[in-house]
Amino acid sequence: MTTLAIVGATGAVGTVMIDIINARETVPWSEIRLIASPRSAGKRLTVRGREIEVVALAPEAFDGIDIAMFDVPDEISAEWAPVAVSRGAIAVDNSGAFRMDPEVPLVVPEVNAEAAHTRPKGIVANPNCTTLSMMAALGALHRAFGLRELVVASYQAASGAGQDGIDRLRAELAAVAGKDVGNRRGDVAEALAAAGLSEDTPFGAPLALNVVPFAGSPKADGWTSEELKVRNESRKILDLPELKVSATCVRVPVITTHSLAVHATFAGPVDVATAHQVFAAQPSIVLVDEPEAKRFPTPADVVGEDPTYVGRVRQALDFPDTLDFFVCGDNLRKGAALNTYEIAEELVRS
Ligand code: 11C
Repeated sequence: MTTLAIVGATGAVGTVMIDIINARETVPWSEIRLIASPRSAGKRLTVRGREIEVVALAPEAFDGIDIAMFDVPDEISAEWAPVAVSRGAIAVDNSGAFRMDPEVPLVVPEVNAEAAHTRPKGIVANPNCTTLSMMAALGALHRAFGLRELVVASYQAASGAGQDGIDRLRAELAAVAGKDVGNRRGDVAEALAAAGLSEDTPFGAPLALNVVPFAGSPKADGWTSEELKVRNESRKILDLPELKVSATCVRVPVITTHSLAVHATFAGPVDVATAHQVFAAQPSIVLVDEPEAKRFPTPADVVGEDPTYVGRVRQALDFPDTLDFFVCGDNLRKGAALNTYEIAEELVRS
């Protein structure tokens, strides 16, 4: 039997990790230890019917732990994942601290599980939720057809920006709900100001009744950190270092579940029927593609679900080797907690 630690156990993703463990029929763990900041230490959480006290992050918290799942800010992971490794654990890290380190595998189990077993630093990284939300679909298509180019636009939920993002969107929705908000420039901002909401928002612009073409932090030449993560992480996971990728990341007024419109070009012609077969054969994908019956994936139908939902599959009219499709994935589940936990399961299976 193996021991598991959850670092960041009281956070939004840590909470989903515990939900996932509680929902599993069986787990391979002889002990589950909950670790968080000293502020949260002493809290008691129920895991598989047992109350467990949260312990403070400290070197000795990792003693006797085989696998430590981290969901904490980049700088905390950068400092503490190596400490966990020095105490004998494998760290599975959901921050951006190690993802592009050539000595750290970046793993989506249904795409590149084998990569998890070569980890010179004792660390395995979990991708960004935006990349992850399309990776099951792209991995399956790449295996079948050979991916050559990728152009995506994301529709990212507020919870990608953490609890602050959720709180802000809820407050904005409350500020406009039932109000006769005008339809002219500045009217939404005025409604938010009238409700006492400050202009200092995690999104850089009103999100209620709006979309915001910016997610993450600004990077060189007008790109954002999220757009660069989509490009760099897709290349690494698919083992296609030269893959041509262009992404535009957009925040939308959805609480949880990221969506992406994907324009993927392959080594040769690809038809919709064959793509449907590929998606249907992938257990972590649910295909919902009957647009004439108004059946397609939407975040409201996918939130809380483990699989990636795929629909609106079309052969691009002017690009014979290209498919266009729409994916939705719960950014807190497959996008974060679930994939991290699946990596831990993969490690324990080996
Ligand atoms: C967002 N995808 O929606 C981000 C959140 O690199 O793990 C996750 C950031 C990361 O804002």
